[in-house]
Amino acid sequence: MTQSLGENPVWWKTSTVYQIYPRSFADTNGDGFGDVRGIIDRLGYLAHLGVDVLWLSPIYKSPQDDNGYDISDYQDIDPLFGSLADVDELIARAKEHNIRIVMDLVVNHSSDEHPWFVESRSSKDNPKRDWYIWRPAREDGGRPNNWSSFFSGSVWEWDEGTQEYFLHLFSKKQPDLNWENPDLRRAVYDMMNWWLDRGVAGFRMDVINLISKVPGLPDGEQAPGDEFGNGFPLTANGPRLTEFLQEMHREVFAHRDEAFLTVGECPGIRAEFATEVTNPANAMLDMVFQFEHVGIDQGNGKWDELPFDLLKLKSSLGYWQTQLGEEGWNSLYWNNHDQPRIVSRWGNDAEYRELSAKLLGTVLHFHRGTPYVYQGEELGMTNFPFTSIDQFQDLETLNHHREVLGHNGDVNAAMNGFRKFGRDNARTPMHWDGSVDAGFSRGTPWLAVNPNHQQINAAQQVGDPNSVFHFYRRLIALRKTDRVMAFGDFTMWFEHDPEVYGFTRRLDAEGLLLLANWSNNDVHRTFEPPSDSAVTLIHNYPDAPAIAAEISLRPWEVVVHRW
Ligand code: TEU
Ligand code: CA
Repeated sequence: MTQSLGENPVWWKTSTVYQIYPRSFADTNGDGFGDVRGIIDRLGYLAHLGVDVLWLSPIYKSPQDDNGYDISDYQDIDPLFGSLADVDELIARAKEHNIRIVMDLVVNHSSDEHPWFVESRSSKDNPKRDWYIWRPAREDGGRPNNWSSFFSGSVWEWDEGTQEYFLHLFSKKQPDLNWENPDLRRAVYDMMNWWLDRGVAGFRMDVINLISKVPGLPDGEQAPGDEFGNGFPLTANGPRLTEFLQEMHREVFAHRDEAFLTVGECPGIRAEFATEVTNPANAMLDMVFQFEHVGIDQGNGKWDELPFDLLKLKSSLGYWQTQLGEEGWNSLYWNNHDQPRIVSRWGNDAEYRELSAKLLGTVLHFHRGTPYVYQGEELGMTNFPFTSIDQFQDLETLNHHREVLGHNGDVNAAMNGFRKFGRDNARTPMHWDGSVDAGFSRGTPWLAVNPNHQQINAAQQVGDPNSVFHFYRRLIALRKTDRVMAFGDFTMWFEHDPEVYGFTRRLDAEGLLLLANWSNNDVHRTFEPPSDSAVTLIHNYPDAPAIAAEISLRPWEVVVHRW
């Protein structure tokens, strides 16, 4: 296991998690899709980077309607990715590198091709009917309520066979599981225990804060002229959520000796509730993925771009740092398979791509919490240069495009949103080298490879000590050995400064000060140095600025002082 600090109460507080989107990571059989064997073949690279945990996006049996987030067998592997034997080998080989495997748990919904749903929809009196959420049409024949789906349209799909609607917050091939049913919950816990017994080290839990819906499923607020109402407040952080999370903890984790990693993806969770959920005394989750910071550049919905505002970012992340403080624990992320690539989104992916990628990584990793690195982030991979809707494959994008067309909406504005925020930006194949298709596959990749892979790839960076890769490698290594980085408190500095991101971390008499120039300009600042015995710990220019009460920072320069 990872060599951790003395006072480290649990291994994942000094660990870095690497998220793999298997479909786009490495293809070993030439079908154009990444696979488990590709991950096994790249364990050396991941061990060299120094990551401690691999979180795999779903590789279970699935019709792939939502790229695997629609599961038809929780205890078998889709042939697209390989077999259970491959996963057993991955777990064993990863352990040889002191790397743990965390699976993606998608239990707010299953696939409509899961045998549970096939049985449930077969008849109204099937024993599994109540494992999903069925409702009759309203008196007037309308849908049971006015909620809109995350993937456009209504959340209700009519079933001709039994003459009722079923609920799906996401696609109609992702029917919501009914967590009010104790037999369903039991089946989920049994499946989770089966995976832990197989050697996985925990779970990332997909939209886990949506599993408790407000009883009666009442209509949501509906603005005049809108086709649907907003059901989100009636499905997020619902009345029995803490009860279900504590029951899951009791049934799956509490009786085991070792510590596992549980991170709940919680759209719409507020910091106050996250403090309760991640407080170990409450026996629910170790950490959550919150969405406040990744919402600061989105106006009226996901596709409506607002200019980046550093003050908003500092206010959001700073609040989560102080609110969760000593009681809770933060996850730290910029990227994942749903978010655009951060160096394009909030860095400078042209003139200052490498410097801004290193600054973004440093600012994030020196916060208090467990950092998550998304595949390719360690290389400074960028968004894809989309020019046509035909290049997108994500159903979230394509459904919205169809909806805009259907309402004679502004397709050009929508295209800007897809280019900026489309999930396909994060899902283009990993850049292993500068060869055709970036060494990802010897076949035709399922999604086009970014043309800039000849300038941005692992082979070139692993050999370059000044690369983004090696900068991330240093950040990951520091977390394992620097007690202030891992356990220090957090105090924001320069709160109202539109260009400088700065903060201190302190633990006993030790501390660190991070100063980052989040802009394309030179900046000059004066401040009271927190210590007169500080040394430079890490910086992203060849020469570090002197440690003094006056400091000049070049574009995208970041420096960390340590005492
Ligand atoms: O994402 C849930 C979720 O909140 C996302 O739909 C997010 O709101 C949106 O993608 C932001 O653009 C999880 C998975 O991460 C996502 O890949 C799945 O599509 C979704 O749940 C359904 O399982
Ligand atoms: Ca393959």
